[in-house]
Amino acid sequence: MPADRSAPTWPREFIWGVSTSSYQIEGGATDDGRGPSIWDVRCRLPGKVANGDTGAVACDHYHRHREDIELMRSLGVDAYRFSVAWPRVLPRGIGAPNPAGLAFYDRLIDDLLAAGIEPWLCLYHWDLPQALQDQGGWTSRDSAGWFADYAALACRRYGDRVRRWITFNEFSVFTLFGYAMDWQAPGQVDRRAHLQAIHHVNLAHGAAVDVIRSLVPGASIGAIHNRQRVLPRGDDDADRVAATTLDAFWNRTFPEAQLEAAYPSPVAEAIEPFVRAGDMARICRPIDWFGLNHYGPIFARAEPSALWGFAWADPPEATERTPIGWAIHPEMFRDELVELSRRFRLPVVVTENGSGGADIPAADGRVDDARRVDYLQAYTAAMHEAIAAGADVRGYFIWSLLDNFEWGAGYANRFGLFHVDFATLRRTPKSSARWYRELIAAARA
Ligand code: GCO
Repeated sequence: MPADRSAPTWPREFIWGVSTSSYQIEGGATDDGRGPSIWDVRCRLPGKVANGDTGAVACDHYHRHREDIELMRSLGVDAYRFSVAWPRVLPRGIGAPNPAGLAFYDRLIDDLLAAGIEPWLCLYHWDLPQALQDQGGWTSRDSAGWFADYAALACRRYGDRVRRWITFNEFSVFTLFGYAMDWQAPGQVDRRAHLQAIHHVNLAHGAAVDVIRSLVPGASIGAIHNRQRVLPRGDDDADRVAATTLDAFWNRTFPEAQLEAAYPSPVAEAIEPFVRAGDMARICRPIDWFGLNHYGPIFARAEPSALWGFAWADPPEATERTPIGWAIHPEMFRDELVELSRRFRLPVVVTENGSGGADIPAADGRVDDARRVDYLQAYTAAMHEAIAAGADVRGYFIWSLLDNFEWGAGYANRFGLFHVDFATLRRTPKSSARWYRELIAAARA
């Protein structure tokens, strides 16, 4: 029977959700005893974040989480992926917990459950406590133990209500951008620091998986990897080598260490001095599903002066792009889902997909983000094709519920289904929010 493309049928148990992260939406950066994170510090450094923006207030979700749960409810989502701000619950990263910070996530989790929305809790979305950065951060081998202790605190506190646990969000992005490119915190560009951070983050992941497994009976544990095809910008060998190197750091280093107990070349050779006997077994711990963040292909060019000999490149002129210039390629998303599902033999959950734009409201206040709707339509159709081709995809989370603090781009790049007026903090549904609500309703019908 030919598939009806306008109203595809989805697996009955398929999970529809939205994603956010703590530093990007919470604000309340100094409220109720929260400690500073490496992002609070980076935002104060001149020139690191567009427009001098900071996450001090962000969407003020810390004080408005109930309103935001209502927005989720209006979409009809099954699930919400959020992250816990480590410095909110442990202001110094280790040592004494902060009761008020812990209580915030109690309220959030309880209110989500009361609304019929399943909490998917991510332990790390890049806001490392600054107090730990002052002790070396991820370059210190002690970081694996710090993270395991933090994971244990969260499990003991929330494990009675949260079944879905995620160790880290996008391992390769924050290590590459934070230690090889100065695009993100801590902006410590150094080969040795980058390699140490990679290996210690992997050890922290493995340790946290064991902690969650032992403290939360029945936990469903995942890790979130960004993966997208890396293409050489030019048609020469130098750019092809650059693309292969970026691909190793971007797509392979973390999943292969965690699921196959091996680093890919050329990372393997470089990281060797930091790997001790038994480490790969500590890193490669059984998990339950693969979290995939995917937007579109990325491009590399040779750059001999760069730390690893590659630099980021813009997509070629002819490439179809989102309003913020990211390449659009739904077929590559479909292929990624199919390949991933075969390669690691784990169920896949798409934990981020979405499109950035300026999203300027019209005179009547409406935000018609037609290009985001086109993007999401094309990408969900591609996901449907992947499932039809045998990919084991269990869920899909749009990035993001709200416009938010988009790291180095500040508040200029918007990804939300809901527009946020950062002067008044008013939320307004965009056309894409209506589109998603209809898609979810049709998928359930
Ligand atoms: C990411 C991020 C988000 C970004 C989003 C858009 O995981 O890269 O998790 O924090 O905001 O990807 O750039």
